[in-house]
Amino acid sequence: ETTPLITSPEPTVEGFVREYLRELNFSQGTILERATTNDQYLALARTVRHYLMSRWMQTTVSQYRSQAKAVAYLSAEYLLGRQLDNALIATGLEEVAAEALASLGLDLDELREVEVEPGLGNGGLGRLAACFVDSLATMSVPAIGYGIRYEYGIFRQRFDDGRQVEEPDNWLDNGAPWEFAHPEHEVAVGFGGRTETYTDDDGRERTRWLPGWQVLGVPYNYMVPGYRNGRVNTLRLWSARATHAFDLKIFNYGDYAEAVRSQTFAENISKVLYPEDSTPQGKELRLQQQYFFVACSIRDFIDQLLPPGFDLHDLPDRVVFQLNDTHPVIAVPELMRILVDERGFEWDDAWQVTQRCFAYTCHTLLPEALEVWPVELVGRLLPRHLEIVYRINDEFLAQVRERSGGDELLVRRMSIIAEHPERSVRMAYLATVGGSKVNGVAELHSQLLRDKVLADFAAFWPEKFTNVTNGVTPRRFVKLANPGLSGLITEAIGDGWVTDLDRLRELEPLADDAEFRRRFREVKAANKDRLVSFLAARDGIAIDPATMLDVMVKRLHEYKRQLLKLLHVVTLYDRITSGDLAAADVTPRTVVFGAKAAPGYVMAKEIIALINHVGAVVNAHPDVSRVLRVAFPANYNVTVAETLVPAADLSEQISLAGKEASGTGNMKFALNGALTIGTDDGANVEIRRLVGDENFFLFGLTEPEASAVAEAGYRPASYYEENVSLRRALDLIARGTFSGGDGSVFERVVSNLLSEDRFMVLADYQAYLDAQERVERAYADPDAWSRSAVLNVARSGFFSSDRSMRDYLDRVWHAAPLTAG
Ligand code: DL6
Repeated sequence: ETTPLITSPEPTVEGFVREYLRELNFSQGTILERATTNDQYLALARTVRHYLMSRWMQTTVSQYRSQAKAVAYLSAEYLLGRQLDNALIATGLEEVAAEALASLGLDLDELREVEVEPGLGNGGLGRLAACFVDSLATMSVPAIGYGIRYEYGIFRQRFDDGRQVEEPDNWLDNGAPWEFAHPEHEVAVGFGGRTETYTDDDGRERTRWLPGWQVLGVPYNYMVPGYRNGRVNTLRLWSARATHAFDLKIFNYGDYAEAVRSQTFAENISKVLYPEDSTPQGKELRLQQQYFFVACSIRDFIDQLLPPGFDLHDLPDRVVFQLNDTHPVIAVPELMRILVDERGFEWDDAWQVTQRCFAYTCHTLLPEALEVWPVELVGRLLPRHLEIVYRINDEFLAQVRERSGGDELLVRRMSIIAEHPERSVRMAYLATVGGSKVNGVAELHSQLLRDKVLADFAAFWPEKFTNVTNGVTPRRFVKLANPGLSGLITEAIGDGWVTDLDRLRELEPLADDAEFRRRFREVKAANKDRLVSFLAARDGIAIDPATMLDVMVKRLHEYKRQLLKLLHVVTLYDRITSGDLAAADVTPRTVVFGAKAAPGYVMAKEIIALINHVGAVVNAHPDVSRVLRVAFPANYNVTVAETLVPAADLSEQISLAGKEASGTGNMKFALNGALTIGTDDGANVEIRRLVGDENFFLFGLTEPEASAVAEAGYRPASYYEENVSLRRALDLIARGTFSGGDGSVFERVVSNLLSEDRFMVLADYQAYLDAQERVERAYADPDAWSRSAVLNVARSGFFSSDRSMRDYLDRVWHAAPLTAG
């Protein structure tokens, strides 16, 4: 029996005003006349929270009561974006809130801007996790997201002379109205120490771990509102605390510094998000973070979400732990340790339970991005886990030997323990062996996982491998980000599309309706105007809304090939300044870049500087800037994406085929009516198939072609020698045209392209230029362009993260949404 739940306040203007003033007075301790903008925002956030609270409590209670199988999503990253707007659309309170605030002389739009987005992720992987928890809530799936409450999220980027400078993201400084700390549910996590064997009361030989030190994990709960379905799921993020805030003994003996040091040491674990994407950072602290959050989460699930006395043999009927990439994979030996060491399970029983409880999503194809942890480090931090990994590996390799007739090369290749260059644990292999399913994130990616990256495992367990193509939430990325388009769609087909995105198909006939296309263009134009004001206010960047908006936003990585886009810009600059091309013959365009580089990724940072330097010269040139401008707003994040994506005409998805696992930006742009110029890579393949060849600008090597070129011995300089415009473009950079005449400034970039060019920028250059000419021709006919754009929207419903969730439910989790109650 639980206490009766409070009901939500009245969703009327008067009701909202009452709640709001109460918050301002009782929580902020101020009155309207004296409240700062931050007070006003915090009171607003808390007011909206009131409307979610009883739904949240009800969801929690009904989930516990039903004991239905739940999804526990384990992710080291959640790139959430702002919470207020999302909560308002989920509750349908936007208008009520706006009116209520207006009646108090306040402006909702102004208060929205106060919120600092929680940047607890690097890029696509973290944003995907945020979309997934949104969809799970909207679809009434019993689910909980687990992660880390980083005190500092992804760094804030600024440019100094065009170069990236990283600043701390102190997102918690002005108050965190969306979180609920529960120190009473703290969990202790051990590290280090040693293991020992002993004989238990039944005379069984057992092992136990005696950790050398401990950290406490304090849970912070966040509401994850479903879209207007009365459900609010939970995201539980862990914050590290020292076990004894001040070790009193040391303190009393006067060693204040030592007392503080041990506290800092423990609390460092959740201090900062590793600003890495696509490459693992072999840092001890990172492994500590990983173990810290999965140990807290598994313990929490068992202790808080299962009824007392639950028989853990039945755990797979109650939960599936989805491993979002390799970051949480240490959860596999952790569950084994709990079952065997703490709960007295026989090894084989524990292994059966564990394998059935986990599933693993791989998000990369770059071999260097697959995490490996030195055995020495794992043994030092987690000695018992290392023993368990060894035993898992021994038993697995015995199977491999048996089934392969003793193929020792195969055994070496498949071993969870790598011997070279350093003895280490291959986390992707551990996840594959330790879980029931492995999935890639787009069809091509899953195929390449099966054929290349994990080929031996796919041959061993073909049924383990599956695909779930990524998706994005239509709530945030259409409804919230693009109110103009949302209104137009709803007017045409009703509002069911928000939770059933396949319904966008009903727009298809309207692509042939001239009036609809006109209104569609009007929406795009209004979105561009909105972007113009946004960039002017935020960055002091002026852009011309009458130009084609050509957008490339994503993390800066060589494989994504921002350099290819830049070479196109440099070539246009060259052609106009040399007189080869009359400015009048160029389609006016604004090229927008947005990208953060990992702080330690030198080449990526050089590329950022080069983009900014090229941009400065292009924008300052009297003839060129009439038809071509480059904008690179610093600190690209979810909030920027929400304004930029709806305004874009052209979406740049130009990675080397076979390198981008999926991409999700590509989906957001297509759904908002931008046309894609892209390679046959990641989810582009599926986007093109769905929207149709004629509505997509395909170019470049295919994956098999790129592999063949690499195998035959790729020589980038040959493209330089044979292609005049490419040579001229590279020479301009090499001669210092964009660096005040000093050719040495970007020498590294140029020489890398000419000598190595691992991602074949030069090989795809001409094809890209040709495709851009096709873009220009198509853009010259606005009516035909908008027809294609409407078809992109109508045919992209597949890329809803709700569909991804359905696929996971069917193919991986074998769980179901809760019915009402
Ligand atoms: O699956 C989400 C996202 C994909 O859309 C991107 O294509 C992929 O690059 C990204 N992967 C990572 C890799 N991190 N690691 N390892 O961020 O995942």
